[in-house]
Amino acid sequence: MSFKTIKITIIGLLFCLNFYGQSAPENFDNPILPGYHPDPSICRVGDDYYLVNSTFVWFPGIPVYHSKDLVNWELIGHAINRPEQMDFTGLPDKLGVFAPTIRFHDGLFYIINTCVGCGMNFYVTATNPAGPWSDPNWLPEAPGIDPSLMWDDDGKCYYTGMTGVEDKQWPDQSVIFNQELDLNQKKLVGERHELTFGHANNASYSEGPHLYHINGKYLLMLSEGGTGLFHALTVHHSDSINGPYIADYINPVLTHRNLGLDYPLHAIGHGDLVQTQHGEWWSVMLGKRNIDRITTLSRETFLAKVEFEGQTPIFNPGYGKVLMEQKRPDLPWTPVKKDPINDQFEGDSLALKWYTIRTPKESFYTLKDGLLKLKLRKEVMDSLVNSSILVQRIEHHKFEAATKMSFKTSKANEQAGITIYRTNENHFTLLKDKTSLVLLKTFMGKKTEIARIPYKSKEVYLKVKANDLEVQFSYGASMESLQPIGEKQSLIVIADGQGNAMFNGPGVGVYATSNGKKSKNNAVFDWFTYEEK
Ligand code: 6LW
Repeated sequence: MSFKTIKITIIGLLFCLNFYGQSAPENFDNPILPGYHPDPSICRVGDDYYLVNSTFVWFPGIPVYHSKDLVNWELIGHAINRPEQMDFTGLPDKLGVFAPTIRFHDGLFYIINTCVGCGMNFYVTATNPAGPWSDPNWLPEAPGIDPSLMWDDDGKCYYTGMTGVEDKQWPDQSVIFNQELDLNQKKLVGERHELTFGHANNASYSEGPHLYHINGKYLLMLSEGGTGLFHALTVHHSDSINGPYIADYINPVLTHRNLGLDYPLHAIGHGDLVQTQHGEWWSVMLGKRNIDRITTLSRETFLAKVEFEGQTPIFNPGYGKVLMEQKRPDLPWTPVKKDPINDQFEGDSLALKWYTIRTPKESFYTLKDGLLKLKLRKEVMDSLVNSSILVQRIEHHKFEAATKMSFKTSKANEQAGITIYRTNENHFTLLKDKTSLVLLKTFMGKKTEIARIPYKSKEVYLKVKANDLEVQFSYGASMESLQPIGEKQSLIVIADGQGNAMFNGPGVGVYATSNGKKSKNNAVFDWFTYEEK
């Protein structure tokens, strides 16, 4: 073998070691999906894992992630990505698509979900989890929210969900039920069985149920306490799929509600179990990181080890809580293609990480020659209709986002710029108008002009720098000459529980509007950067 061949072989081996072997870490860090990733559901097909989250009125809706190791996830598509599938127009930010469940059966992927305020329970199917997904199969006879699917050994498909209780025996009482789903008739059939009100004799908001058939027993896992401080996972067992279900003595099998208000991670709940191809059990669930009891990144997706002791799932044995770092699953370390820090808007479609708010009824942007051209339309982000806004998730407490914009107008009603958006009533915008740059804070619907600086050039660089609970906006004629506009602002504006900021999460991006008047103008964005700091 020549020296050259030996050299090439060694280099090749070193590369493979580095990419596939040597750099594989011992541990992983939580959250596995940071930022706005509530209500996770997971399934495995062979050696591949798929995970979905709720997205409420963000469009496209219901992201589908793929992983080979439960730690590195790649966004591969969305279940709701055609306007004709679902209309979020007129809905507040806390409604729209709630908790989804993803399952695979007989060569077909299913996502079952509830569009609250927009048709309620439905399911979509796909042969390729990246899509295209079918149009919704609506289930008008299905009550409540949080549907899940399970196929029993006899091939029957069961729909499990939660719904309210007529004559409540205690506040916020709800019931978990199941019923057969006839996939040929595309409707629920047969008897509806009430499975449990929850383990506690005053269990509130029993929801997010999933049924599993493990070692011949039926395991029902659900959340109790509501998706906040009192959130908890409980398990219930039965020999028959329709019950009776007996609550496990260990309940709640997972909660952070007993760790106190100052614990930096709470609201742990809404979980889904998955068994790896090597037999390990893991669970995904939602949680809320907080800084000084303030959550700005909304509900994120976490991963925890599960070990069964008999029929009881023990979460992170010896700890009984979600860990921010732990030994990673025994799966091949498979890093995924990361989004570039700088989105140069190349190509003829936006990266999957970009969302608008509510269903678009017309196209309002174009991508050409590496430029994003955003149409100025009458609609404003303060309304409950789709406006010319494009955002990506804020996934870090410390991040910087920036853009280069070209925009000029002679009309006082025309504006364009950068935004941090939580809801139509809670957002920041740094906008260029006819004569100036203006920093606006809208908090619980009250709009305040924080600062206004005369600015005439067509081109402007706009930047957001977030540091835990504070954010500083800046602008300039170049990235090297940026200067602050206004004082540092509090990110309480995008935090959970502030006004109508409930189930959804925050995004950062671009926005343009002609504030109720017709316009033929556009704002052009050369690039957009988002970087964890
Ligand atoms: C979801 C329910 C919940 O449907 O919050 O955390 C609701 N749990 O299960 C909206 O995310």
